Amino acid sequence: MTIFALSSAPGQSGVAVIRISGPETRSLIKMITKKNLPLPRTADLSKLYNINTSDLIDEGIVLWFPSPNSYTGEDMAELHVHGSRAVISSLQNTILNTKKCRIAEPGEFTKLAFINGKINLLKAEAIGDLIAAETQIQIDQAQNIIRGKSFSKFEKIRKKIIKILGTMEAKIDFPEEDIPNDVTKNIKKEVENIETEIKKILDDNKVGEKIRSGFKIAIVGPPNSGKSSLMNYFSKRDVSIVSEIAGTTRDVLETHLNFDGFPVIISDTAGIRASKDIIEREGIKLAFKKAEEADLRIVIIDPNNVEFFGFLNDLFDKSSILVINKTDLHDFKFPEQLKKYNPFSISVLKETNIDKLISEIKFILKKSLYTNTDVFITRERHRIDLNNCILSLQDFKNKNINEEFDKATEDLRVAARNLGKVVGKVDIEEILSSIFNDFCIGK
Ligand SMILES: Nc1nc2c(ncn2[C@@H]2O[C@H](COP(=O)(O)OP(=O)(O)OP(=O)(O)O)[C@@H](O)[C@H]2O)c(=O)[nH]1
Ligand SMILES: [Mg+2]
Repeated sequence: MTIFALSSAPGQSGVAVIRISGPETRSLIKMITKKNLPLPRTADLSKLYNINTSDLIDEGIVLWFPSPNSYTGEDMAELHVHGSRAVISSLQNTILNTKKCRIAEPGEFTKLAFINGKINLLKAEAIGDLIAAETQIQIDQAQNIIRGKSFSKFEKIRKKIIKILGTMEAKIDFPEEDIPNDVTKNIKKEVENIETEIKKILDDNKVGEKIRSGFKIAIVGPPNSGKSSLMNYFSKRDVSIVSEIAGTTRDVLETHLNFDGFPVIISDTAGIRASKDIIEREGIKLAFKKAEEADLRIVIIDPNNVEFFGFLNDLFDKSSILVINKTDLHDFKFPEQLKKYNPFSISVLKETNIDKLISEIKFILKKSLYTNTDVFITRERHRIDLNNCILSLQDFKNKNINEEFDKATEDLRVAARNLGKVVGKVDIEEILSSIFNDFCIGK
């Protein structure tokens, strides 16, 4: 099947790129250019025609990538044309009218690259992450995975398990004999080492996932303390409504920010108080939920609601920062009873001391997002497969190898299969669609 899609962003642009992949690419390009194929991988300025009317649609660059030297591994072409909506839609219509292809599904080009052995599953996922990257640290992480560091590590461990399986299966030739004690002891030791190695990878403070999806910061506190004002200050725009009426924010408002190179998702929440209003109560419930899920809580109060610190025991832990706002008020008095929480006294209105607060946030971000490991677990899927691998290794360890030989070898096979799932070596179909559906069309 031949597929095509607009691979650049939809809408008006200087240049738009349409990608075509599949066996009909060759004849399709000939039809719309009304000439022979250009030299492979050479930019060729060519006229592109409406195949039904012979009207000129545009003049653009045609790139021809014969199989197997293309992104998908199939015959591929790229058309670089002027990025107007009219040119794009006219060209797409004419490509469809050739009846040689259909529109690609989301992520289908990358899926083909994976199926045709051009890239492994980790790399395919990392390409998706690179496309979605908003900060340098996300680019670095995706590029690390694309370079294959995680793949090599997981493959090395998987091969170790397969090697142990090989040692054990040698017994099949001598079914009457037991595997000698020293050999079984060695095997168990090796399995234990593998288990430790995987556990070390899993003990990563979820850095990979935080970098990929963004570090979550929740702004929480009583009504009217300036949560929304602080949110707007961070976002440099009016994300939330600010008013002197207590209980203005009722829902959770989220914004993605590039915080000095770190990807951050900030949530502004409803002010926490005892309320009879059911909508407000729902909002407060959500506020608590956001606070719980957050990697960092900014608890903000003002001099009028110092008594709120009764709630602090629930909201406050080492990943929380206490902020006392409105220091500009003429009768402001620092609440001494809160000193033990090391609060930041600020005024959002006068922009006083916010730089210190921002420095503290950056410090916390840096501490929690930097890691020495070069193996990144960027998805829950990897974590689940690695945990399942450990469980199978543990099942294996708990067995007497000679007495339960078949079950023990099966444990090792399942362990290897779980590692294989991470890199895409087995059970492909079941994971394929869930992964590539997250992509957008044309990738
Ligand atoms: N004087 C002074 N007023 C401030 C400051 N920050 C915010 N305010 C005012 O305090 C009021 C409440 O601000 P918001 O940002 O809406 O407070 P909130 O915590 O989001 O309130 P709710 O959404 O009702 O929970 C508004 O009138 C703001 O202009 C400050 O630093 N100083
Ligand atoms: Mg608010």
